[in-house]
Amino acid sequence: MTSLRSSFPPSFTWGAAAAAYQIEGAWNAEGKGPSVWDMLTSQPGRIWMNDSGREACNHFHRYEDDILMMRDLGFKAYRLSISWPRVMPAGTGAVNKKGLDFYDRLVDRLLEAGIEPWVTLFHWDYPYELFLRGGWLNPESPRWFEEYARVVVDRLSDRVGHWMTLNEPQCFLGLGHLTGEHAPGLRLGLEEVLLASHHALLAHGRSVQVIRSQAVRKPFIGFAPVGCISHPATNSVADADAAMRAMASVYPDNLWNNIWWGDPIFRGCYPEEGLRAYGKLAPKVQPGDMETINQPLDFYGCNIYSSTKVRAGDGGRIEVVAAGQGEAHTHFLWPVSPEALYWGPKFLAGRYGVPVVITENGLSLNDWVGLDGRVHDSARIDFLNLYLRQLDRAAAEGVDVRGYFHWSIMDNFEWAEGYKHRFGLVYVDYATQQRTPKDSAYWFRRVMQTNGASLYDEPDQSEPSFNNLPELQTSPL
Ligand code: IFM
Repeated sequence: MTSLRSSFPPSFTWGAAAAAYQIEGAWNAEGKGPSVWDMLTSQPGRIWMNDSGREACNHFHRYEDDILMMRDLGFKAYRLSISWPRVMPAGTGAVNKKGLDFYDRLVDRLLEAGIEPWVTLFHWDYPYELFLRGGWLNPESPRWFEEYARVVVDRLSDRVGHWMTLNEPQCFLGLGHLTGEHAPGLRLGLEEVLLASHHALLAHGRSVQVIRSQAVRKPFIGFAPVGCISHPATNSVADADAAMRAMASVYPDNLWNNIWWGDPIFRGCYPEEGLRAYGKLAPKVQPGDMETINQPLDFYGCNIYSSTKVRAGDGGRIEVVAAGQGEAHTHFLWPVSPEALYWGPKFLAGRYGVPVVITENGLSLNDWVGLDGRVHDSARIDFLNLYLRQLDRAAAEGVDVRGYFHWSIMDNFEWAEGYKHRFGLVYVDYATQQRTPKDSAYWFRRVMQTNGASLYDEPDQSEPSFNNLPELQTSPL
């Protein structure tokens, strides 16, 4: 049935991802301290349907079964995040032994199941106590993060070899501190947010130093920003160039860009485009800051969901091409744009000269369990097939792509959107906590088993069986 081979290297990592606050629940169990997400979700009107992650998928208590399910679904890698306030309830100082023990057991069970843990240190659940001390605005915040990283690395690095520092700083700083939809729900001026961002970059650098110098297993380290991806409207060289320039742009009123984050980390300086765009609002870089931020990394983690179509206008000006009527979009209303997984990795690997790993990609749908007890998410299968073929195209052209993590392993708490969206390969019934692997989970298992070759399986052309349907009655109106 499989006629072609993929271009993914034999060592390619296939996996799925999730984050602590989105799946663990147990928000105050066994000594965990509150996070800014516990704070925000307790304020009526902030989250869709006033949902919260207090219970979520109750993965904290169900992790063993969840791991067995992942194993049976063929996973060999799983990207998880550590909850900082579960490990250090006040963010610094005292360590919550029971919290750290949880991650210890989680890692052990994963390894026993043959699943490699890829650990993210920070996926947005910032300790509330540190928020009260100024949070990312406090110049001490990089040091707090370093202290936390040290605790985690000390405990887990004899078994964990894959690390990511920050997940999507564009979101926890942009949505959390500038526009306020996400925790901690602040609406600060851009100057302050850029200062907080600078501290987050320093925190990243310090945590890389800790991992590099202290890890027992040889570490493979990256960070996981959200890729702001563009693709060309046509095959013309001018449009391709416009797409590349769009991905290297910084816009003056927000943080949605690649290079304000990537350049200091990989090149040791803020980009000229960014300094021009932000002007005097840009942070004052102190001596030694860039040396701290610019730690060697092993990969660039790309969280990529969609892409903006652009073309070269008059004089080469970048023009955004508006979506046509009825163009495909996800339940989140994000455009379905498979080219994202070709152009994004091509740009990012090219600019920074490091291997890339797709650390998140997927789509939200409004899935439900059908009459036959299964979840028939054919749109997710088609979406993934289209996107992964584009990633394969990038690999075929020599882009150094090392892995792909689907977002998400299971449906979960989608931040300000509550439980409105379902991103999982596994359906979660939040009332009963029953898990039901969706059709896409079985389809993805075969993709993983064949290292992507099954993406090129002949499509199933068999006619749906409508044989038993009664004849249509055509009566005059
Ligand atoms: O659910 C989020 C995740 O936490 C971060 N990246 C995007 C996902 C979908 O919105």
